Amino acid sequence: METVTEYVLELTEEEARSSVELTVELSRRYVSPEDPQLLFDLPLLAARLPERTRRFLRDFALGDRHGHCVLRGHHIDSARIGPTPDHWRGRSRPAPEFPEEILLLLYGAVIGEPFGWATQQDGRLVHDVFPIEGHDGEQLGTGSAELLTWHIEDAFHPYRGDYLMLSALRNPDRVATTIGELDPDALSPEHLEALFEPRYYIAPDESHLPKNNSAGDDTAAGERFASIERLIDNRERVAVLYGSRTAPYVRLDPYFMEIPEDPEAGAALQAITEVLDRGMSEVALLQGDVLCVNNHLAVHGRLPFKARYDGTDRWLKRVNITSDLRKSREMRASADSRLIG
Ligand SMILES: O=C(O)CCC(=O)C(=O)O
Ligand SMILES: [Fe+2]
Repeated sequence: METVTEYVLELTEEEARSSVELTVELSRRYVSPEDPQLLFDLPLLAARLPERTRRFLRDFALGDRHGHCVLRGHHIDSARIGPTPDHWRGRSRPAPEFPEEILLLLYGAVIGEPFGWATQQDGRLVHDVFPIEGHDGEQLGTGSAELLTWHIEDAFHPYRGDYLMLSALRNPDRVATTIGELDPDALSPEHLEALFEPRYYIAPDESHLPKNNSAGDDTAAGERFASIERLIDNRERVAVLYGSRTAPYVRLDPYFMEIPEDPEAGAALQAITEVLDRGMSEVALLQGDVLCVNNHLAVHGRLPFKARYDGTDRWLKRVNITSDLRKSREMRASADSRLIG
């Protein structure tokens, strides 16, 4: 693994203070991250964020020059947010870390529209990423002991996010997120050609399965998971690369992909996997860091670590962002619903 130069914005004391004042104020005015009024108001409220952070995020999002960026130096009040929970299920809301959830939604609104999955963490819009006992060996954000292999977030899904944001509420052992960006020049023209063709199958990851959500077997839940099941049954083949031939976008989650029987496509998949493997770097988020990943340009994962399960574990918040909510309308219950599935 190598360390790369990051695209980082360090908040000034004044910017950090005004951001937390804003989000604490808003946390008293709204009910939860899913509050429809909050979601409607987001872009209006985001105008009160420091201008430098908004400019930095828009430059990152529109420029397509960086696969990821970090906004560093947010104030996190460890006493206010309390210990790292042992599960996301069954917590009373709004949670004490509602201001930190609002910050991610505001940042999301600067570059697009935050959205969630009906099939993930019971349809919550802002996800928790902390180790859960029993998930240790799983390929999940809530796993720990195993390497979370690098992936494009929700690569299997046609309506996956354009960006993913992770904010670190705490990370005492400096457990690293892994990030990789493709150097297309490292691939042969034949491999590039094959990867641009719809010759690959990507299965949904475990986080979308009923067993990792509540109420996995009532009727409403059955309907929620039906759209995911249809994707599994249809087994539509997709391209791994798309967009520009010289600076391609990536759609890849090798852990959930089969090696195609077609040897040419299989060799190309192996080649791109090796190229990305070689170029992975580590980003250990510090408390108060917000990492933004361009989900077309960069793959990400997480190194293995030993969970503590004592309230002091690594705790991140995560939100998915789309540039175009409308394209997923067929899979959302109403025009203003933020949940796909
Ligand atoms: O824990 C991390 O650093 C990243 C986990 C991850 O892949 C995710 O939350 O999507
Ligand atoms: Fe991920």
